[in-house]
Amino acid sequence: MINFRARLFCPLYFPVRRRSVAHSASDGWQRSAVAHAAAVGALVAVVAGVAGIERRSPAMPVASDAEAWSVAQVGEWLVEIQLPQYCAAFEGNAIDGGRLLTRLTETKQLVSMGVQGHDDQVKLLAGVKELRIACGLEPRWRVPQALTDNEGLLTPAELELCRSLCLEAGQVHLFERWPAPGTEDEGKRALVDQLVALHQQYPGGLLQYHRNAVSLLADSKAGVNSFDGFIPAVPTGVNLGFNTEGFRAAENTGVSGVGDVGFVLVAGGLGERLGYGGIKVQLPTETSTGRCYLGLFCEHILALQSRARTRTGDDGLTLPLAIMTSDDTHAPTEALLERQGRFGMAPGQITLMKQNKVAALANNDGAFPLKDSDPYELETKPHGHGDVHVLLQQSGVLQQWVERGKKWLFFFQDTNAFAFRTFIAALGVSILQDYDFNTVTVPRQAQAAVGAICRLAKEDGSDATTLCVEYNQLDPLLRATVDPAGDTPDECGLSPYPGNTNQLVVKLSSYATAMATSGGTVPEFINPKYADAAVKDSFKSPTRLECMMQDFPKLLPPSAAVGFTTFPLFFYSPVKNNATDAAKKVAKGLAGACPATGEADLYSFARRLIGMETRLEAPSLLVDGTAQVAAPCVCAVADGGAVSYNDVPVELGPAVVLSPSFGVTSTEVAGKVRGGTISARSTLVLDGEDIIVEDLELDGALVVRAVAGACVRIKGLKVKNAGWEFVALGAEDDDTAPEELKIRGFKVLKHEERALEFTDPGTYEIIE
Ligand code: UGB
Repeated sequence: MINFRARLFCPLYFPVRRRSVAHSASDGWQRSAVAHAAAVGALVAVVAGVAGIERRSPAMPVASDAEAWSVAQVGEWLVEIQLPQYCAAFEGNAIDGGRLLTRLTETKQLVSMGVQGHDDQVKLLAGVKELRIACGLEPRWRVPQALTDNEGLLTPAELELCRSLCLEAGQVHLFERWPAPGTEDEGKRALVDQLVALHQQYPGGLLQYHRNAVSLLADSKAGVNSFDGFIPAVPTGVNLGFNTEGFRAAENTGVSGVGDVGFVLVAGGLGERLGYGGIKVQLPTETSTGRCYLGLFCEHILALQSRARTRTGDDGLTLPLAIMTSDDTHAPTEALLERQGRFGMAPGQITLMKQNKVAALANNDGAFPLKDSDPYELETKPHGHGDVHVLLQQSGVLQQWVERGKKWLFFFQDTNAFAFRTFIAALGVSILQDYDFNTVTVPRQAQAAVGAICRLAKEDGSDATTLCVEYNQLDPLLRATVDPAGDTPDECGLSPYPGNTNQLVVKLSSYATAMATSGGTVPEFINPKYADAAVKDSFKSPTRLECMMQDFPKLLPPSAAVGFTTFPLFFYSPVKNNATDAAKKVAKGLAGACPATGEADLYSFARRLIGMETRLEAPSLLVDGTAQVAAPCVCAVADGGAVSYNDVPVELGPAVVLSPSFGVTSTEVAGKVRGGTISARSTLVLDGEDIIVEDLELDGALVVRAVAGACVRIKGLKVKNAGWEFVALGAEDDDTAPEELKIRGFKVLKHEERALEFTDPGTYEIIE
């Protein structure tokens, strides 16, 4: 297990534990306090030694020894805080450490020493205060009177926690506005209960959480490279092109292993970038059928299960799904499953595991913000998708799956509708390559909010490992090592490092062994969204310490086989951003990753699967050496062209929707739609395991649904009707359109369709 600079304390000039003073105990956490703190902070940053000081001569005095400093050392300190002009005066007055910390704590004392300038006085006083704190002569913060007045409401242990949160972590603002006992006591109690719960849930308690946070925030602000000492290189992995022999071989191998898989969906995230009020898994993947993400995932698992049962002859074979939720998503996810009859999954087939939340962090000092809506409730956030490992262990799911003889785990995220379109081939590669840990990757655009898979090793080549370097860590790492330009595109216009989709195929035996030794705790990191990326002194919204599931290789032995499987970019279209941010990204040539692009990409992928996107690559679909579909539908999308919704340009038509049961592999789908033409305005929905469509001429909407056991053959069908139309939302929709549509900017008007429903098993032929 290799230790990266995840949660370390770096001894700066004044080798004390790093704490900032910007957050003065007496001012509480309001706007005015923030402005004042910022001014002092700037000065103190100079005084407390900015990151660069580390590179000074090792002879420089240590803050915690300041009491013992000589006059000369005080002089060195003055130089360091850029007040050399007072060295002579200090020397003349024989100001050593002892005198500095006891006699120069007030303005008038400085004036008598000739320090007339206000800024210099403030800088010196703040500097002396920092040294007194470093020497333990005074607490950084104080306990507010309001807490002391209300101590009768708390148990001794609770009081101790609240006091230490003030004195050691500067959370004075949580208590200082408390009214006298007897008023709002219920609220005070609720806040203390919440603090105690958070304290108990985090290893080392809330003070450790604050210490870790302040240290990582300082690193992030300073752009510290969290992979210090490691050199990144482009890793080697398996590259699968669509429609290639390699792809089909991987899929065929994967199919053989499907029965041994346990599926793990992480769905505890709030989706702040998306700005959607509901849970992301209930979002429709597309508006033609309205199938939501969780429904899609469950249908894929059931389709895989039915194939595995057929292949193994074991009708009891069940593919389990564990879903990680959080306080924000747990109840709505439960309700969605209830409402939808678990999307056909058997009772007990799905396990929900709820992750704990951690305190949000409002600024670089690690202040815990209170909710705007409630002064007695802390803002909290899920601790990152990395919690899934600890939860699989603590919930007993891991042990259960080991006992049921499962061999593989597949981890995936909540809004990538393509997760199961790469899964089988990736599993095949894991089996063929005997990977312990295999990440599904796609070509990565530089600066995209997608982690990068890197081969990291020490200068001498030791400690080599393949890891995901997260998108906010890559630039500092590259700048500090191999490329001063940082995260920039290569001659092909892409990042040289494969992009992490966070779909992970993991060998269960290796996973269980590593879990037994590590408990599954992956190192933490922090990813603040800065209001101003240049100065990094305030956040767009509060952040939190988090951990990432893709960091699991850090818990594996160096001998573990860690690899990745790269798919073409069209195998990946997450939905993460609101339309405004998406439009900006598209304007910069980056993927929009918003609901509209997610829907358009799903239709485009389905067209590709049935051999319709030939205009792009023009390879005809070869299955077992014979051309399946020879560019029959070029005319289909000739003039589809992009339309902008919420300023995001997308190409929606023709809208082709394939249910998971229609085909779980590209090989299975290939050849199910042969010949024919489909106009750009058309919609084709194919929902059922055994449907073959030949020479279809479609100009409008056609929906074919067939239950299991219904074998449907459609030949020479000519369908022309008003169809379904995608229409931009207008002012008239402002009050009526649901959020699911508003965030994509269009709705579908179902004017007319031809629907063929086969609700009983049997053989059906429709020949026109
Ligand atoms: N999630 C949780 O379940 N709990 C949490 O506390 C947080 C998240 P985000 P992120 O898809 O391209 C990841 O926020 O973390 C779930 C990879 O790290 O959507 O910024 C949440 O519900 C990155 O390398 O993404 O970035 C969702 O299902 C890249 O792969 C999932 O975790 C990026 O995703 C991801 O959460 C991506």
